[in-house]
Amino acid sequence: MEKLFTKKSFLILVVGIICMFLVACGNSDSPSTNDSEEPATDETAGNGEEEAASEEGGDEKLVIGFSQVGAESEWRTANTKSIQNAITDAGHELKFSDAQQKQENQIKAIRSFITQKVDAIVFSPVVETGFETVLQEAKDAGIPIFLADRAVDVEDDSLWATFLGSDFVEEGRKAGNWLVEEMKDVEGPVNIVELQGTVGSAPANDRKEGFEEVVSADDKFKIIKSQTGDFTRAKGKEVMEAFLKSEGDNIDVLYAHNDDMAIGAIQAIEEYGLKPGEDIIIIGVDAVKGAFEAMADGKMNVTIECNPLFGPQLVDLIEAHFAGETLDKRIAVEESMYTMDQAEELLPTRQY
Ligand code: GZL
Repeated sequence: MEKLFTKKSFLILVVGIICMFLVACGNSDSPSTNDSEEPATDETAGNGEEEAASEEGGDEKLVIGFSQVGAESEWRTANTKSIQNAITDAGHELKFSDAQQKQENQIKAIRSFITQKVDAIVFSPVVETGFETVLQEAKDAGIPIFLADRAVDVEDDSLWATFLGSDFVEEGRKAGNWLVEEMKDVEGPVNIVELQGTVGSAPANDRKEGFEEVVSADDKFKIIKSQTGDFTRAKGKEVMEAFLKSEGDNIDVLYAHNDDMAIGAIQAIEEYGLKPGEDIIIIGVDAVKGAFEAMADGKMNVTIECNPLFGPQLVDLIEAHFAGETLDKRIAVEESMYTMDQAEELLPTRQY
């Protein structure tokens, strides 16, 4: 019996020691929990998409489709480069499409990106309307759309994750306010010709709206001609030639929705025999290098900045989205304006 007791009690002792050891090990984990570890929250335990999103949001390589308007201006070229470089510098894969300012090419490009199952689409719509169907197709495919530079006019704002770009109405107001100040001692009438951007595009619609909102407050300002130059130098020159043919010395001011059209118009004005910047006041938008050169030459009076160099900010927003952050629907790019007397000093500093 004693032997049996000894064996039995020994076994009980061993089992007890093992149990105590296991209990001790189980408790020892709690003090070593790293206090800096983020506690798992309900959000990270959310649906598959959020988990996928938070996984992708780290340093996961994304495949990003970029549907760009075209290559119509100095501004556009700088914007394309800024976004392309930001995507590739961040280690993501870029699929790029230049729509040559044609809406049908952008629709085709977005459908192609959907077929290729990209992770995200960057999109600068050539015009504001006519994209609902293809944006819905992207949404149905679970591919977020990041509007860069230009906005779309759609009922359902869940069709796009965020818009990063300029406040074009404010740019128009800045142009109008500069002219009102410049002409404050002039009795009038002040006859204005307007070179509009691409018909139906957000910058053309909004820059016209903002400018008219300001100058219409004083009836000495008269917009005597207004026509699209499609944001290009060639078209801007062609339309300005027509304005000069019909209105000639009657023109006091040119308001061009971008600097490229203003630069084309300057050529037309000189060929007509007038002095741009003196006989006709020249107002542009974008603040591209060509405008600073024209102002330094005394041929242009002011350019309203529209900053194209927002590629890095855009990629930050895309990565934040995939890290599960909620983005504001509209994020405006900070901008200024520059006049003839500043041009010579600032020209060497201009990046686009
Ligand atoms: C504005 C952009 C416009 C530029 C033009 O953000 O969409 O398009 O002002 C360009 O130069 O063609």
